[in-house]
Amino acid sequence: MSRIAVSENRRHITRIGLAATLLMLAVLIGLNITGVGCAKAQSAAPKKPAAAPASAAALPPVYVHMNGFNAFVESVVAVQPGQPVIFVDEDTGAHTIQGYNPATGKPTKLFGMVLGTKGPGHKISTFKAVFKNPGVHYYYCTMHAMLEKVYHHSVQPAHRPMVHGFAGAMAGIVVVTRDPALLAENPTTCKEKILSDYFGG
Ligand SMILES: [Cu+2]
Repeated sequence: MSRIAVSENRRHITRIGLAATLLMLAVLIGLNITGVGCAKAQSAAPKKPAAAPASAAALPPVYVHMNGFNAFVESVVAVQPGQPVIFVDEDTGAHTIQGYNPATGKPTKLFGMVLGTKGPGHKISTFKAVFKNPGVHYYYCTMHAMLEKVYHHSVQPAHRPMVHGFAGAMAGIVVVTRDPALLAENPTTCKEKILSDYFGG
């Protein structure tokens, strides 16, 4: 190979090296710019606030009414965990809301007691109960109903003798659930605090 050819070869190699170096620089600069661009784009994007968890306590309460016939008007209601159940006594007499286990007959939690309402225009007596977890809660009024043994240890609420009113027992069930189908089955009166047919209306 002649000296001229060698020299040409070296120039050619040098050009290739230079081009490669420039290409690498361009790539690096490009990457860098792209990275900054991304960072700017991310920081410029509007930040969405984290969705607040739906608070069941903020849901409208489910009302259960007591009237002059010693009965819970809405004897079966469904609520979401945390959603309040408000027992409204539009009767002149007091009532208790005593939980019980239908399989054993043993009392569970005493949900509360509501005093009577003296008459039209007087303050309505209420009691609020909140159930944290899904489940089924059975209750009855100890003054106007009783638990009768039906089989083995199981019980069912029964009408207490000498108590006026309907023949049925003053008892009810609260189903705590997130099932929309069950929640949709509540009687429409569960949405109203005061029923106009009774005291306080
Ligand atoms: Cu009662």
